[in-house]
Order: sequence, then structure tokens, then C-alpha cells
Amino acid sequence: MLKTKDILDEKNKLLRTISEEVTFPLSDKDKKTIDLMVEYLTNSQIDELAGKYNLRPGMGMAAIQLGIKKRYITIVHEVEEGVFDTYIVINPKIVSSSEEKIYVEDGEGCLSVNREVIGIVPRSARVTVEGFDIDGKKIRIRAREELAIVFQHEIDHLNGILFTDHIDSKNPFKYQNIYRSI
Ligand code: SB9
Ligand code: NI
Repeated sequence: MLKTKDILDEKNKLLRTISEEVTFPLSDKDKKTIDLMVEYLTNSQIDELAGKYNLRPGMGMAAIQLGIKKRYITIVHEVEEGVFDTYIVINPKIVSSSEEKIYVEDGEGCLSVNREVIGIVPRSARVTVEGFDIDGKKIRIRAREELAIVFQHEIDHLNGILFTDHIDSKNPFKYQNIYRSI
């Protein structure tokens, strides 16, 4: 099982590197890592398990957060109480994004950022993501609202970008009245 301490902290420079494209077939080790990521994210969103195993709640994770410099991400999205949609995307790419921008009202968080960060992170309200599933089959996902934000956050990780980079440090709430909050 993955532990919270296995997740790299923002001080680790690996989080600032660009992850490398993955080739198929996936190694057994990468498949195992993906399983562990999904398990962590799912358990972290179930209060009882999050408490028991001391997991920080999170909807998404990129391999680089575990120190693995490869372009794959996992997202576990709770669609209704106790029901989760799981997304595993290898070599993900945003192929289109809406002009409309939104932001998380309470601010974004990151499993690699262990401090309170205030400010608005503008994100496209809708994105289309293309990539490959674990078997190397091409997939396309249309995401909106919270799910779209998480896809953008995770794909940023693969490019060495943290959510804090998007916040205007002089005026963290600059876009409050321009973009829509969710
Ligand atoms: C919020 N959480 C995430 C993305 C966007 C907004 C509230 C994911 C947090 C987990 N994480 O660090 C993934 O990279
Ligand atoms: Ni993150």
C-alpha cells in the first residue's frame, strides 16, 4: 500500500522536471504503480479509510509525485456517495479546451504542497483529453467542471508545473470577478 510519505514534497526538484512519454507494453512495475495510485486515491476519499491509514484526500495523482518520471496520471472521481469513476491515462494530452474559465472556490490543493496556499487558479471549464489506456488503446475523455480542473492539474504535473504557479502572487484574487467559481 502507498503511504502519504511516499508522495514527493514540492521542495523535491523532480516535481519541476518534464516527465517522459511512455512506450507500450507497460512494464509490470508501472501497472503495479497505477494500481497503488488508484487504491490510494480511492481510500483517501473514504473517510473511514483515510482516517485509519492517515491519507490526505485527493482526486488525482501523477506518477512524478511518486518520483516516477513518466507521463501517466490517475483520477478517481466520486460521482455520487461512495461511487467512483476511475481514469487512467497514459501520455495524456489536452486536445481542446473551452474559452470559459472557472476556479475552485476554496482554492486548489495538492498532495505535494503541504501548506495552505490562497488564491485563484484559473482553469478551462471544459477540456478534451486524449491518451492511451493501460493496454495502449487510444482513448478520448471529455471532462467538465471539477473533473476538468483535476485533468489540467495532473497534466501540469507532467510538465513540472504546480498549481501555485498559476496564482498571481501580487493579487491572488485578481480573477475573482471575471471567472466563475465552483
Ligand atoms: C483540487 N485537488 C486536486 C486538483 C485540483 C483541485 C482541490 C488534486 C489534488 C491531488 N493532487 O495533488 C494531484 O496532483
Ligand atoms: Ni497535485
